[in-house]
Amino acid sequence: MLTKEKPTSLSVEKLKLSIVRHLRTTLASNEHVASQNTWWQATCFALNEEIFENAWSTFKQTRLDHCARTVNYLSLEFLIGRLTTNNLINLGLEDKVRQALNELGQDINAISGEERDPSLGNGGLGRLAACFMDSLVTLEYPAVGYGLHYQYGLFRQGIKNGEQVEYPDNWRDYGYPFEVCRSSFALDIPLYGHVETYYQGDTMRKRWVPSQYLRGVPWDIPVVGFEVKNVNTLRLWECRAVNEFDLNQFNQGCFASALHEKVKAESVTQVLYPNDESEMGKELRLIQQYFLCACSVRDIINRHKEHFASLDNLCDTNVMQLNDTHPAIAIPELMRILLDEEGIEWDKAWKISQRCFAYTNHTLLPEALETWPVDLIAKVLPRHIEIINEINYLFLSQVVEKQWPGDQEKLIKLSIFEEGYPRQVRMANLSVIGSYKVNGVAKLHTQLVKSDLFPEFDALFPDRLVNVTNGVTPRRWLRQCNPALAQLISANIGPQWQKDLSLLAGVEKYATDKKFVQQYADIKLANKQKLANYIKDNLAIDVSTEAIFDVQIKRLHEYKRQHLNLLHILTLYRRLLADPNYDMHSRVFIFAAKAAPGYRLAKDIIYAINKVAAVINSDERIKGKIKVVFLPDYSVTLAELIIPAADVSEQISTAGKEASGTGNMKLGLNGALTLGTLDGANVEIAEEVGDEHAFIFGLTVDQVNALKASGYRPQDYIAQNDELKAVVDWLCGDKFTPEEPGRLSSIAHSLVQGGDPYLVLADFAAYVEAQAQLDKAYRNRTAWLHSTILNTARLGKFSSDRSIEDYVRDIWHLKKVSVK
Ligand code: Z15
Repeated sequence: MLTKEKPTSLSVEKLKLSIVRHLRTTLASNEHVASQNTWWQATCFALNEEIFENAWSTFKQTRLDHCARTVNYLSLEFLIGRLTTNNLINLGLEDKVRQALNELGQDINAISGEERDPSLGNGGLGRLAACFMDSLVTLEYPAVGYGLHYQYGLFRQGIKNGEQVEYPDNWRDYGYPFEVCRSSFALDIPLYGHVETYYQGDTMRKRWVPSQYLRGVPWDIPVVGFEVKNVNTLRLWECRAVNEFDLNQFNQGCFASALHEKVKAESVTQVLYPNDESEMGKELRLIQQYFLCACSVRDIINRHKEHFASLDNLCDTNVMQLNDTHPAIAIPELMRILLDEEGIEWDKAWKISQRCFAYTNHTLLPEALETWPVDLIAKVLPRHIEIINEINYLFLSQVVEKQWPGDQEKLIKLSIFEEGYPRQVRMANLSVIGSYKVNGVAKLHTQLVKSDLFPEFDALFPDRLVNVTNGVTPRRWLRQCNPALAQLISANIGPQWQKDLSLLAGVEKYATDKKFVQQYADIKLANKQKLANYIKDNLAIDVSTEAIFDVQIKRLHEYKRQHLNLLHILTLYRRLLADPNYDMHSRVFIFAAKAAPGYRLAKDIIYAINKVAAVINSDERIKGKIKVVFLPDYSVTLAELIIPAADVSEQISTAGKEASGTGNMKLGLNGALTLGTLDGANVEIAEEVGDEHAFIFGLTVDQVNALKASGYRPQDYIAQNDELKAVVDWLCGDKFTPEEPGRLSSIAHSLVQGGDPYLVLADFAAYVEAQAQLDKAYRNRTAWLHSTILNTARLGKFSSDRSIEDYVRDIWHLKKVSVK
């Protein structure tokens, strides 16, 4: 019912033969001795036989279609998650492979469980890139994802005595069966050195004389389309030394330093920087960014030049989408190639370059807006700083000065350079100036980009800033993570929703159908039971599926306000202690979050959640009314377990701070009701489901601005609210940390003396009230189930397929290339 059989020659018999053949000839094992991991690898290799054929067909068909325009998605992060089940579903082979493995005495679930998460991203931005790759290929658009082949992905998180500890994530340890090293496409990338001026006839030309090279080796991961033959490529660059070994030094007995260059080069793609939304300005990070851009731009140009002699028409065959400013150095890199290597004059080169780039802004947070010291760029990329200078000079003199003659303030604000000590390059300004389109990621966010972040750019280039609201792939985030619900939906409205999520609207009429409602409720219950078992097995905490599963899963950041959630938990706990008969439905508060290793307060909040959890979970006086669960090591795989089990989706960022959010969409689709502020895509979610089927609370963006302008004083809120005062005081004492009095006071300190930059205290009362409403609403089981089903039925807009069609129509202008 769920899967349309695709024309594939693979039968159960053929799959069995292929798997066993790989066990024997690829993996040097056999069906009698193979470990589960070996079985998994053999299964992947069997799938690859189909996948790689289709990848070639897709590539060839794109060339045959007159080099149909390809989008190149440049991103420092691709948080793809496990691929085994995803590929099985998209190939339409899930049932056949289950049966094949079954007949070989193996269990498909256990075998897919052997895969390590490729965690090549931090959070929303990296996961969005992965959803977009899934949608692009499923919609049959030519696309290449370009990223880095990190040896270590995002750190694995452990919790020791309540505290986060970080462990390395060696995700590919002994190899990863879905990737293939394409050594024939390796490239050498220049670095450091100086710039020379020379004359060619009468014309003065520049050339970069680098003092070092790095080798970029591509690893390709196929991206399999759902129920189409198309397979696109995710190309991840690994950095290696050009000369791995200094023979001179070796012969002189300096064995260790003979390897120095190799070690240094390999450090470039050794590890993903674990900071989400905070910039760190390290030289190695700049080199990572340049390395990705230089390899990718060169690769794109090489592809183009197989069919065209010049780069004049590069924008007809390619568009490069910058996923945030992280790959913005691609702009001066393409300019360098056009000017210095192709010998194209500036104006023409700029026209070509500008038509090739588009930029997605993902944040307004000042600490996430990248700047690089001019001196650092000048040292690492001496030619690029010259080009950036020239771009800036021409922009200020020809564009800004024309529009606002003599307006010094405008020049200061719009310059790519931020004057100061040290002088800095503003990557966002470079990106806006160097791109033909710039987009925000939700309606509200785009409005704020226009009104607050780039108002002058919007005035200068009125058609440049556009909105594309984010989305999530329904294949992974409904079909794969919640197969029972997917099955139920398909049984009632047919399976087409998987490729056109707006069809979920057809579920609406079942929201009052007794049988359907009961089935929907049974599925939610089963999903909750599965999560409850996981919690019991991993944390030895008993939770009841009778309770409301209240979920906040996302990176730990002050603006996301996990501590607001915590203050509410403390409030309920106090009420229960004061009155054992306090009337509330039992609740399990579930958190999962990683904190950037250097973000002290974020780590303190994790510690606080764990300490509060330990006290509350073991307090028999409250009879299990509240349970607090912090699930360690949040990942795509863990999200796939938690999301289908959620009743409540906590989306409680300070209004104006969360650009979009995408967990909000995944949770809503799976039937959790949103408890959220009017921020990011929450606004559009509430618009779609209707205010009666969500719990919206708190200050709006305008109210936040007004409050800040009038001089926000957090102490006033404490003075006016005894409950708030009491729970903040709790954090200052030893209630939850008897061995370490005051250990949680940094949180209280940030809220009071620290000025409460994210208005936690200002929103506290409204949040507690919304929580009370929610508690009441849950107890009307019929009404709650009704709302839950309407959430599934009304969130079809938030498919990444829709986002991609928006990009194609408004920015990329791609044509589909169908593979027959
Ligand atoms: C990141 O995950 C996001 C923005 C950033 O600037 C960085 Cl560096 C990382 C997130 C936004 O916080 C989130 O609201 C949005 O949904 C996501 O990007 C995808 O657009």
